[in-house]
Amino acid sequence: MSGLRRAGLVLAMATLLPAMVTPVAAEGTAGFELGVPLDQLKVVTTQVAAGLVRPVAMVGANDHSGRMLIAEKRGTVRVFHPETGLAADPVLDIRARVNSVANERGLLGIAPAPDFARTSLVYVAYTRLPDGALTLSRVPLGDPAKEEVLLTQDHSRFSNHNGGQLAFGPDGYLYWSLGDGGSGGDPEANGLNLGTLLGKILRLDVSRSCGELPYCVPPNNPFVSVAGAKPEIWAYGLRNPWRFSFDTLDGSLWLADVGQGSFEEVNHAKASRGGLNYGWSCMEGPAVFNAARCQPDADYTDPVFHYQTGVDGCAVIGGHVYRGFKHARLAFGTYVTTDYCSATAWAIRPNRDGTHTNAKIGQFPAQVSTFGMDRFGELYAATDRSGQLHRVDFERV
Ligand SMILES: [Ca+2]
Repeated sequence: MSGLRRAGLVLAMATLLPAMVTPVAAEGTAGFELGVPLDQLKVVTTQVAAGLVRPVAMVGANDHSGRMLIAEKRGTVRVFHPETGLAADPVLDIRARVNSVANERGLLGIAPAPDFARTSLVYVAYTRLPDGALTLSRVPLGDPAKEEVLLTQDHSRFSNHNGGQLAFGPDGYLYWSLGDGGSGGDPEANGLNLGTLLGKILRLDVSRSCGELPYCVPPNNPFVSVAGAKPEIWAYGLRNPWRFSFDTLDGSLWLADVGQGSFEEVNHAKASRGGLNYGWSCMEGPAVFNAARCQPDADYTDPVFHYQTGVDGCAVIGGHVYRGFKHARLAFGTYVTTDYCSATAWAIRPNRDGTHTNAKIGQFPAQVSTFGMDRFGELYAATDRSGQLHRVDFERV
């Protein structure tokens, strides 16, 4: 699994750091900690490319090319390389299959297959033509005729809240986020309904097929033996989980869920912790949203960070835990996130007692739509309508 290999590389590199940096023994979710106190940390960005067309998702190719794959909402994938820049021509074009008319519809997620270096296969999540159904497929770069659709979910009633993040976890399974079906206030009560894939994160074994399914349900998925529940579900109670990521060192899941009108939230689950209920639409952030939806015996997982919608921003854009080498002394183990409207840069770090510390560490460019991490753990940010790509660095203040 590439994530584990990468984590091993980071560990090996971290042990080469000067003696003044003292790794702390692994404990809890915090892994081991480097990095200055958050009030001394500042994020800085440098524009490295322009000309993207509404970029929405970004990931390092897991081969030895050093390329980043950048998905554009219209249904194209572009390549950026730090030495040669942004290639003009797409390496994948599935515009003929993608419904991208509404603001939140389009190609939404991309994840290179574990054997990408040999196969050029990527997994993509998009809203299909004509009905907007949420679609997961795999396709080799450059050969859209070989696309194989794995799973679809009807989402025809409303065009918003499609989720769309794809990422392989430390267990080698593919995780996919789906929004709650759209409109506002979750009118169909999908978030807490285990009988639908809407408002969920799924976990799939895409390395093989099972009977008529072109994938398998991992046997230890949390709801496989619950009557009426979709066995693909890994986590539930979500509204529009636009971006999530796995910490490449400790395997934990960082999940940002876009709020209704009061709170934007970031959640953090320990590695392999399935079945968590993130609360929507009983809860929005730390507060009750719709008491009629609340279940007396439910165990809601609270966010580790929240801020006020309409005050501090409008839509959280989930980021990554920094595990790179370049800024390890400053930022190792720090989760970095932002908001589409305010562009505030927030840093969050888990403490060993299970609490989390957060701080504002500067500003990102306007309208960041997604972050991406290259093979070495270095971060990039892409901006929506201005179509820019920025490298993310850190400074000490
Ligand atoms: Ca929640």
